Amino acid sequence: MPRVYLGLGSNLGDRLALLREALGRLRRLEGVELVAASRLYDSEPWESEPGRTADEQPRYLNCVVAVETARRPRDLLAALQALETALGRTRPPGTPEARRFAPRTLDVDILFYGDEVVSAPDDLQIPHLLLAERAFVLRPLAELAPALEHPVLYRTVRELLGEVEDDHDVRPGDYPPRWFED
Ligand code: PH2
Ligand code: MG
Ligand code: MG
Repeated sequence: MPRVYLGLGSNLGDRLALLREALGRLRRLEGVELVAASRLYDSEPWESEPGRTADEQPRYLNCVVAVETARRPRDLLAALQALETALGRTRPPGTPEARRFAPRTLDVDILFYGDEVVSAPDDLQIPHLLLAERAFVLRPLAELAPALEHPVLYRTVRELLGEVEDDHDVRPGDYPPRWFED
């Protein structure tokens, strides 16, 4: 079964409770086995143009989880979107750009799906198009899979983290390492 890495983020509501609930629900998803979860990182909102709306929205709590799944990417994506909605995610009207950076109770992104490359215009993109630019993704990912090689960039996660130019503040939160277990 392919190993899949998911990036989770929350910046609205009780972020810790939402991420814990998300992990609980991921575990119970049909055809999905939770393999590992990173620590939680408290991170400054990442913007495509630095500083653009950084002060307008709250900080995120982010983590990365590894799962194994028999579900194909599109089917998995649909299940993850249903999970986002179940945990209170609303999708505001507006431009794609405004929507992409709107605050959210829960965001679950597929970062890697094995070494598969999926490219559907304006839709599903695997690996996630921005992962190599985001410290809030690379830092937790490097905990779980430093030697994982990006199937398009041919760089390992460790290398990507060493090279990333992202000076947004990303700090390990003060939570127990096994924050996701009761
Ligand atoms: N997600 C975004 C946009 N910006 N910034 C941080 N720190 N963490 C996120 O998860 C995040 C973001 C869009 O999904
Ligand atoms: Mg996202
Ligand atoms: Mg998303």
